[in-house]
Amino acid sequence: MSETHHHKQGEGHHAVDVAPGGLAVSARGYTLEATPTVFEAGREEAFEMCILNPEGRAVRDFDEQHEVRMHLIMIRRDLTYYQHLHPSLGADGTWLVPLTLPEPGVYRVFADFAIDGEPLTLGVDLTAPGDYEPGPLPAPTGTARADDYEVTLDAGLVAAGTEAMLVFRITRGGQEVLDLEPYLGASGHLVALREGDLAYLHVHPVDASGTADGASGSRITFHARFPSMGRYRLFLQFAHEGLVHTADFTSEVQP
Ligand SMILES: [Cu+2]
Repeated sequence: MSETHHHKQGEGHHAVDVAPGGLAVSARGYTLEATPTVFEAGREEAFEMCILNPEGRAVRDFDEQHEVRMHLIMIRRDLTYYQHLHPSLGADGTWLVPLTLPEPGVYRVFADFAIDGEPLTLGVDLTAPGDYEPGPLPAPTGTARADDYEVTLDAGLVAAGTEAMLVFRITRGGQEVLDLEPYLGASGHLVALREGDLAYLHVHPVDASGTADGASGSRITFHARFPSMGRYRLFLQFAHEGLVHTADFTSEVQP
């Protein structure tokens, strides 16, 4: 499988990947190796992973992206139980993080990193044996709750292959939250996963001037290019009063 990354330049638009990542355990010569891949549901394990280069050696030199060198996203394959973690890198190139698969099922782990200026997302399945009851994908909606917060998504009509503007607005108790805090060097962090194959889109926030971090009052704006029609699950993370909150939405992308 080939994977290309097109970056839109100018107009203040931040880089957006066109071709989805995360569908393969190996791409462009780099291979994700992970252990363990079978977990007991609800029990924390020391999860280790390496990124092997074309010569089979563990990469130790990663670029910083959003203040860290490795983003680990884990989700059950029915698009429930989202986690976003930052493993720590050992001297031998092993990434280590405590990881729990909360309920039985098959999960996807995405390693989102960059080497020599090239972003890459690799994915691997993890399993927790047991009675698995997949949840249905919630219907598309413009509103989600995240702890005490209400988050609305205004995206208009989103069409495949075109640049969509996603505007999230954060309120609490009916009041606009105007003092959102930076999270990972930006005003928010958004991951979109495609229903059916969990294609992974990492989307970066932008603002009207294209120079700051995407926050404007209680709003966080992202530009995203969805590769195909279908339904996607969106996970927005934002920080306020020292805590990180996650709001998730289903979005329908038109042909
Ligand atoms: Cu991260």
